[in-house]
Amino acid sequence: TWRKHQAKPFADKDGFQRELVRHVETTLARSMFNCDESAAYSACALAFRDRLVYDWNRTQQRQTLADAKRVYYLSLEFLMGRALDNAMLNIGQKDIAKAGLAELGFRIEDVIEQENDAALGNGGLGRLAACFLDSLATLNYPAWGYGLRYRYGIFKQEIIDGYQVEVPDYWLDFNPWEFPRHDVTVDIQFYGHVVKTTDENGRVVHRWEGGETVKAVAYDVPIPGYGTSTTNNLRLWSSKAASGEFDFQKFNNGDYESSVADQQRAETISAVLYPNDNLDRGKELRLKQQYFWVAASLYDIVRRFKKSKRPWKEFPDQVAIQLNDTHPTLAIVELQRILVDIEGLGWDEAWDIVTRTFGYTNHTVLPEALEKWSVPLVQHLLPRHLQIIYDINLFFLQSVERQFPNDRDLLRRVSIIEETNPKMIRMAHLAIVGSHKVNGVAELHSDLIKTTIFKDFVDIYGPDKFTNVTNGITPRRWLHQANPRLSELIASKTGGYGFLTDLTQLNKLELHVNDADFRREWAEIKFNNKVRLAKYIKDTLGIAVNPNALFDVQVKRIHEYKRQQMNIFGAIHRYLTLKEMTPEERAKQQPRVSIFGGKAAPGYWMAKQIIHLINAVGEVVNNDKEIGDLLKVVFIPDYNVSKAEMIIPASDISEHISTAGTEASGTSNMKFVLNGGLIIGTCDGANIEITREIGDENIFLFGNLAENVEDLRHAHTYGGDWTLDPSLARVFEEIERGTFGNPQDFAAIISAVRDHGDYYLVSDDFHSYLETHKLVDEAYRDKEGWTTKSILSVARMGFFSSDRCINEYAEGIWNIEPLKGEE
Ligand code: 26W
Repeated sequence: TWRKHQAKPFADKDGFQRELVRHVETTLARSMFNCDESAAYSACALAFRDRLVYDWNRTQQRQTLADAKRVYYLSLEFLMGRALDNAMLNIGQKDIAKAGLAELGFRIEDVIEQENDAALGNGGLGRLAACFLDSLATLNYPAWGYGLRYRYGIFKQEIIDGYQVEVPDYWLDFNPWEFPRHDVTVDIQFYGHVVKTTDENGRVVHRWEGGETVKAVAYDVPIPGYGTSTTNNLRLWSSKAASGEFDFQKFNNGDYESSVADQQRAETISAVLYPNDNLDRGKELRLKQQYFWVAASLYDIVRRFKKSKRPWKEFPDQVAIQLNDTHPTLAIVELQRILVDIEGLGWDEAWDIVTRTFGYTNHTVLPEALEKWSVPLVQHLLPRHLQIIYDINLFFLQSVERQFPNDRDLLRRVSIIEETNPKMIRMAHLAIVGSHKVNGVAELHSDLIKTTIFKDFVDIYGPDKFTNVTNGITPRRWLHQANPRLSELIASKTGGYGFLTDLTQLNKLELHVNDADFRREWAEIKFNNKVRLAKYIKDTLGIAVNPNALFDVQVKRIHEYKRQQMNIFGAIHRYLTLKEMTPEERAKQQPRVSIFGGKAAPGYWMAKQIIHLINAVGEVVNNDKEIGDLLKVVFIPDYNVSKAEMIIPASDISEHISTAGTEASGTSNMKFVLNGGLIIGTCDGANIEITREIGDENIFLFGNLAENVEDLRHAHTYGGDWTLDPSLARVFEEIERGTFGNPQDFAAIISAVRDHGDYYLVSDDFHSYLETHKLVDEAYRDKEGWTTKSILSVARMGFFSSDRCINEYAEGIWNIEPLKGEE
């Protein structure tokens, strides 16, 4: 009988309004007379949340009953962005909400913008995890995400006097998308010591005793699929003092301060996301975060498995665990500990289960990003885990020794323990040894890890353990949500919205490439998106940019390897060139807006200098009357997922210009092209596969190849025929002349290139970078030719859907099948 009371989709706009008003008046206890945009957002979110919860419960029930194999995606970062727009579109009732809100006097866009971004990530890796959750649900795979519920996400960036200033991101004051599960908790142990004894059968057993305990509390977030009732779960752990509140013993003894301090120390574990992207700093609190999250998640997974009463050897038939980079690698050790120390399995039997369960994805080859933890630190925090790591290493090295006798140097190179002082645990080596598959995230990257950092492991395990899964993006958020008019136009030409769940259907657009009306609409949509961005820039920064100018965008974390410094040097070069021209010559030039955005890690001094240089150049160029609309340089503060949804659809060309071999994949490159923007880029990461798919006539590639990087670096360091590029030398002179303010401020950026080996090869690539930008200007002047490139590129982007990517993981690594409900 209760079924008749279950929530149904809104019948119509009135049905939606009824629910919205009910939430305003009851849940929020407000009157409709003082319902502002913020209250409208809250009530609208709650109304849609009600629809999700119903599907969510049914999905979990279905998955439990079917007892199907699940994948658990372990990621320290989930860069989700906003949830409301996504929920409305995935449920397919945004139009109803729009009409309902309009009648109540609200613009749906303004309501959507009330929501804080869930910014629990740094950049590419975190956003990839979010796209994967969307695809897993859309494709009906039984899947959970596991992460940390940070009280503070990635900091907000303000620009003051041209410099980055970090502001805390307290995002949780109203978050209708999470459900606290105060009944789902796990006690997590730290520190203490190991007691070795024998059991009644004379078997050696290890007991981990003493130390301190912190409580993990589950917070669940529903993840709706697009056009399906499947709604998966993202479980985020929050830390709390184990006693629940502060220690009453201490409290009663009058030791108030220390009882409160214990509580705060516990809560510190999930307090803040580490803001480093591609840099390992080996901080103890970070290791605590990793173990806390991994131990809680594994306890949860094992508890679920044990309910099925299956024998342990079937664990890998029920459970696949994917490690998003090495951050959750301790999960390998923790599962071995559970099986051996707690469940009493033999080492070999346990290890076989462990290795069949895990897969490891590598996201970077930068040496400074490869995680290492010091042995003394792990010894102190996780004494039993250290013993297990040593045993894993011992058995691994013994087998290598049998396979390759008398190769001491090989053993040294592949060992999980690096014999430095202090000794260090190489987490990537542990992840490889404990997994059955290791994958890179684009073809070039997967080849590079096989021939460089993991070469020895390919010799040991054979090539089949190492594979490629090229990254992808969800077309729901990155096309349908971010660019609704383009999505609608595509639907009108391809026979509906089928392309959103089968992106290869975009190829039908090729048939219409010569259709004049279609081409006009295509160009008009891009122009309108540029107008919207221009308005945002004017409103927030006071800079007037001409939407007819070529919008040239580079938005991503600031890092020397991504070479924003080369981009701004290029802009300076353009400025100097324009200044030298006669007014007549100038009038013939293609106007440009150089748009930058991105955060620097708070401790990354050079990245912060680069942000300052960009702003200093903008200050001069944007106020130069002689230059006018011919060049503007804009730095958009606080780049995040929501800003990306506005900026990406407004780009004519975007820059993906990393030193060849350094950017594992890149994913924004895919987002830009999917929105009809062209790319200027190096032969790096997924740029190479994008080129293969869309054709090399539709992309502007330049620069040295990965295979030459080593030799070029060598020439910088040991002399050889290297000279500073003359155009770059001229740019440096101008900076040093003081044109952009105190040259001292920029001395380090210059000397990194000129005096300290130019590790990222800015000078080597600068000439071809400038030449290629000339080609971009020329191509853009041919408006029709440009539109053709834009349409054909979008038509050929089907491969880069995260749906394709997730299907590859499901088949090649996880061995899981979709499980659909009756819709
Ligand atoms: C230990 C500190 C740390 C933190 C984050 C090291 C490394 C990371 C990430 C792995 C960095 C990252 O986000 N990598 C990016 O992953 C994307 C998704 O696969 C790729 O598209 C990007 O090329 C890669 O830089």
